[in-house]
Amino acid sequence: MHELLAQLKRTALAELESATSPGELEGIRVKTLGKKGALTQILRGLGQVPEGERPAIGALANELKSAFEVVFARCEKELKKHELAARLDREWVDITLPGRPRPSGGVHPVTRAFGEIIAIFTAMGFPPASGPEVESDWHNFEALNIPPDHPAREMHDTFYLPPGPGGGKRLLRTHTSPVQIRVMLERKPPLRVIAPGRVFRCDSDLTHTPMFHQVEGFMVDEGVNFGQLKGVLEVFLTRFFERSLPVRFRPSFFPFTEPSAEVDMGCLFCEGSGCRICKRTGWLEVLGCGMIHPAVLANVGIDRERYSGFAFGMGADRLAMLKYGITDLRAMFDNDVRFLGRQA
Ligand code: 2NL
Repeated sequence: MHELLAQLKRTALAELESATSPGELEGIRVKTLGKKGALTQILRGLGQVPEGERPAIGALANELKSAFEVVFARCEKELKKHELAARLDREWVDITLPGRPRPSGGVHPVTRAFGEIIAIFTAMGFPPASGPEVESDWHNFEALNIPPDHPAREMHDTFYLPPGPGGGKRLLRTHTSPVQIRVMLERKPPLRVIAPGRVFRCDSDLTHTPMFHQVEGFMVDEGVNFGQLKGVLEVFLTRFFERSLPVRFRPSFFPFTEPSAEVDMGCLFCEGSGCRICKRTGWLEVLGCGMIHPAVLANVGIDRERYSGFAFGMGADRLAMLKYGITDLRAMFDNDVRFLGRQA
């Protein structure tokens, strides 16, 4: 048994010396001194040893343990030191390198355009109004002189929703006109507001997204005329694009205005000589407008004999793209933070 203990001591200490990690050291400790370890195995035979020799063997076992612990502690300290040095080497950082700037965001072009459009019209006496995005068929269509069988409904590619609690037909508004209908129902002339907001049409391709942004506006009072409408829109366009621009009004048709017009401005990119953006026409179509149809005034209870009004509508996404020189509509809705960082 003396010999067995001496041999265990030799091999265990040698193993400790050649271990290469703290984990390996721990393995040797368990294997040697653990409950099921080599020392326990040897001492299990103590019953066979004459009683007189037992104290000497006990002393030898204790001596093995303390020698083991001393070597263990030294080796562990050494290995941990090496491990730390290796880690510091691996995770070394050059703190003299310049920092990487975090991607910087900014205000989305549509939000900027909204803000500028609202500021310009507010200064001209047209403050913003808002209303629900989920609308009734009446507010979105019927009040605007668009009956159920009207072909203009097809132009609007409407998203219809399940009926509401009252059973009425519900839809996502296809324009912000219903906001203005609500203003006309709730207030009395003279009236002047704009209605900026999201609108929805079931249409998606290179130049259309199912959600886009619109700003409509209107004015109702005694003696409102088309000349005033032209003046307001010309001033708006020069202020928004921050330069004087040629503007022209072309006859058009909307069910809710009569007469109706589409508004073109001289192309910002070629100044009229013809380019890809204006499809070689020298003009960009930017607005629709007209005198509010008397049937619309009657629908909201405004005396059509006493009052008249004008109204207009524009796509804010398109205006933002023209102003900030964005050529790809999809970039507007990709949510790439780098898009918000670009300064236009
Ligand atoms: C366009 C054309 C337009 C209107 C919108 C309107 C609203 C009421 C009554 C009458 Cl409550 N008209 N809005 C009028 C003419 C044109 O928008 O091109 N929008 C993007």
